[in-house]
Amino acid sequence: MHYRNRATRHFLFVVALCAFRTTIGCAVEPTTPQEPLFDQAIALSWEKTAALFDGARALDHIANQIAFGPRTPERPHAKQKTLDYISAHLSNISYIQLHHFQVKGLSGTNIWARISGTSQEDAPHLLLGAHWDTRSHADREPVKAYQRTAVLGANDGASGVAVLLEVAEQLAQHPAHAVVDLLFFDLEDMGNIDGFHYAMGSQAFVDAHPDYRPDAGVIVDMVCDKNLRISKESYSMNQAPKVMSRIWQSAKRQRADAFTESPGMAVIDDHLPFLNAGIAVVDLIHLPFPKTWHTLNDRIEHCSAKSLSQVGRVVLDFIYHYVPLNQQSKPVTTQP
Ligand code: 1BN
Ligand code: ZN
Repeated sequence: MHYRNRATRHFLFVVALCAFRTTIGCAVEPTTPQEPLFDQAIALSWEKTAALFDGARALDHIANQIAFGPRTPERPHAKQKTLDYISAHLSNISYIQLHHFQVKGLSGTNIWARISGTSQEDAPHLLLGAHWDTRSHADREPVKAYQRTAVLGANDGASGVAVLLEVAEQLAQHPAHAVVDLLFFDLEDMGNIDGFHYAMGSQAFVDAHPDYRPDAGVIVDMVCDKNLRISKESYSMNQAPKVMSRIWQSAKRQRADAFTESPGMAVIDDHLPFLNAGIAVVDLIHLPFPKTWHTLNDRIEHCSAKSLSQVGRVVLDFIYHYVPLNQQSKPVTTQP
């Protein structure tokens, strides 16, 4: 049945969602004054959202990726195993597509998976991204002899993928209103190596899909460090402030204290091609960079399930609360 009236459709959606929520609980959200009622009407309670994300399982995803070795252009076997690993964890729960591209003589592959939302019509459309490649040169190593050795990338590469795979699992089991695209980018970390740039895979994706217009998006990069600190990355703050504000609201709700109020530097990461195309995508990244960054010490012993869990909970909370940005302050209520 088709309902022309948007409010009617919204009302039916809220009713349906509440019916769905009886299977996983329908507790009342703790309120903060700036939060619109509309938000609260469709969201899972923060505790239910917090309980969904399994940080230990995300840490296992890191262990499994680094077991393939560095995921660099010189190691096609490790890259293929990683592509197979990511695809295998998504193929049962989503529609999945590979995007092959060439850039400056290098071959790359992005993975694009889509998880449907609970409603067919008028659903917002969100993007979650992470890079799955790792850096060919550990050029921040203090010892020069090691600076051309490849980075294992437990944090810089595997951690973002790990968060996305665990978020995908939870979205498949507990669908959100929004349609969520998961994008796993290749060739992010080649900047300043042999004349290559950062974020080449995401740039290739944006170039190849000019009609792709999600409402908003989030990139996660370097999110497993035991002393995780996510400051407000500068391009994200300047070009997608409303999405940043939503993310930090979610961080408050989730008591995720790795998210700080400090301004962070500007980072050329996978959000930038989208921002340049006018799509509001933000970068959640450890800033200032941890000591292990681009060194041979980027290993799993510096990662923690708790840090992964903070980021996963915030991303899920953001998705479950998401209403289009231009409707944020619309006072829609289900009260009589
Ligand atoms: C993030 C993780 N980046 C590389 N590894 C992007 C970056 C670009 C970092 C420029 C610093 C400078
Ligand atoms: Zn890097």
